Amino acid sequence: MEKNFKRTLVTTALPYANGPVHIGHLAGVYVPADIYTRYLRLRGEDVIMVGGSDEHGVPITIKAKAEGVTPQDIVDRYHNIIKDSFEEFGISFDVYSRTTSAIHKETASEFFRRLYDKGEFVEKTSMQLYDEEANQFLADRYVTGECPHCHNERAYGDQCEACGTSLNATDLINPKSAITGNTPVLKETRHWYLPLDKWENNLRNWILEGHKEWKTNVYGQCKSWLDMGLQPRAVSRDLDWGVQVPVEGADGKVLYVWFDAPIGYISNTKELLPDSWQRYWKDPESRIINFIGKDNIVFHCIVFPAMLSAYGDNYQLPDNVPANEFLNLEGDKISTSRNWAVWLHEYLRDMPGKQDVLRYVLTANAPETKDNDFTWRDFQARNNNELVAILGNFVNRAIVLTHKYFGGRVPAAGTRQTADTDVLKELSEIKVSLSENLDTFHFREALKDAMNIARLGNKYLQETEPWKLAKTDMGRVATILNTALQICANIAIAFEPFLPFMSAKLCRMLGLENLRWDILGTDGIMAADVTLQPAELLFEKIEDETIQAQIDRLERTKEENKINSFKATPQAPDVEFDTFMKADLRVGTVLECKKVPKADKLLQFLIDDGLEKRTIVSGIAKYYAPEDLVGKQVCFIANLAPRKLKGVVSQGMILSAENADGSLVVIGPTAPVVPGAQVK
Ligand code: B3M
Ligand code: ZN
Repeated sequence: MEKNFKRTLVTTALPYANGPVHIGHLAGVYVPADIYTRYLRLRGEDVIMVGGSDEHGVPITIKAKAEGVTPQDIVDRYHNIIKDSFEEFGISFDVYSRTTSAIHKETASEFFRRLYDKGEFVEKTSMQLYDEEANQFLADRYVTGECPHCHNERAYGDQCEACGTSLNATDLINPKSAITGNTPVLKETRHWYLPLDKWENNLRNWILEGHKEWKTNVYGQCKSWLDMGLQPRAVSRDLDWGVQVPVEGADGKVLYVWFDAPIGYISNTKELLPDSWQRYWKDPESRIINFIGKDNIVFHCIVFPAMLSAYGDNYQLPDNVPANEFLNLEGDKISTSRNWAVWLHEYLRDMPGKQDVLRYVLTANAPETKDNDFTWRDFQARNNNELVAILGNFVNRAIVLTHKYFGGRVPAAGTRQTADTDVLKELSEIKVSLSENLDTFHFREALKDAMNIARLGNKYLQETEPWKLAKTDMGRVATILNTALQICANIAIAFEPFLPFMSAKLCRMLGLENLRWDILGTDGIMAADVTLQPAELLFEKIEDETIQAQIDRLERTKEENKINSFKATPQAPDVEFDTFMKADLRVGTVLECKKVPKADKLLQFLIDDGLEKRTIVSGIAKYYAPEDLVGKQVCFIANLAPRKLKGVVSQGMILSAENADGSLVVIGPTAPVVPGAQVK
């Protein structure tokens, strides 16, 4: 750790309370923050972890409108779901609050007012999009339209999700109101802007010179923002949901959600420590660490630091912002609107008691340096091959053997031999690497280190084979099992930040209390003669059916999405009735149907058309087994000029409808009709 500090404030991005939280949130922000905080607590550091729900912003009001409820109803619902999920997953917040709390509104309002009074804002009048039917300005997500950069037609007024560019609503080509669908007009309005350009030099020095140790993805993003040059940013919006702008004549205006949200970190700290919160924010010997996802980097490294600098009063800037990249799910970007996610509350329902398994898999696959993928097969493999086969297996063997040979009492160690001292030496080396990785936010590597303790234990038992010595040398067995139990106790400590539920269970079995980092890596944790509890399994195998059920659920979502995203093609130009009547449409009965050789798309039909038997070739072989169509009635165009397809002359065309996924469904009558019946 590069600077001497007395205390640490860990903040976690405030999730929007417009939906539940999913594995991407957990992997990107909350599990890493929790690992870090728990680690510092074990080291006896003065540390607090604060968080809360982000309850303002346009998406919440849009959702409320869509459901016909108030924004408050929406945030009440999701705040509680989110808070419960975090609790269930053992995310050990010291406070988890919300930005609709009185203390937050007061704090954010005061913050704005001070900047306003100090003359830190620029006031500007500009033309903004306005919906005349809804009588409302269209901030941010209230407008959609074509992205001027990548021409995605569903870009939002604040951002294009296809190319990631942040936008102004007035940049959109062909904008439409998300409320009425109308084309908005331009109308004049007044807003307050934070002149980021004024802080550019300070920020440049602070980050590019002062924080070269930041993660490369974070440093790189900051550098490219700074190199592009900073512009003033509007910090207010014309909306009726949010913190009122505390200035006379600002009716109908609220603070921009990204202005008030980071102030939430301050309000949360105040709520937790009404008397001493300032120590965590203003003492240069305190450190602030912001855990966030990559889409929030600019707000935490540029905008909020500029706000804090403008406020003055000794507010400290973050010491580190270990932002993660994104976690994908089964190869696709996680998406709330497409329901492409593993929701935490659903996981808890489907996999009760398996919080640590998910924490483990998300850390092992954490998107620390690049986007990463979560797959259910990997989840199963890591559980079965690592947690069960390595970690659970070792602990179980050590405890079961102690029960078998010593009635469950920890045997005192005799003189240690090389095998034992070697293992203890490796243990202390692992501790060094583990601590270093945790200090530098390399949690994937840190987890590997912790897992190496269990690997070490297995190898040790495999090599010393105490079960073979039980008849001849119980003294040696005692030493080996003492060592093995010390390794178990090391596991309880080393894994506490990662797998707190497993660690607690293991502590109960070992009779351990008050875990401390300073005793990690030693053989003095388990006292002789302590009685162990019976061995319980720490992890259980996850069967294929359980995993298949999750994969099937995602497959269904994919199908539903295809149907939901289907957009019918525009209608073709009108045709005259007489023209239409020229097409002779009929129903026929399929007498025979077979594949056309060397043509994987084509089926050859023999159709009873009421007059004779005719051959028709149709490109539906991918969607039907030929025998399933025999005896069915189909509609066809009878007077289409004959055409040769792969050597077969087709006398007409069978009608099919094309589904969202491109598959074809043959059209026929809903009740039997005589072959040759005309379709009119
Ligand atoms: N609510 C955005 C997000 O969830 C935002 C974070 C605020 S952190 C101060 O990605
Ligand atoms: Zn775009």
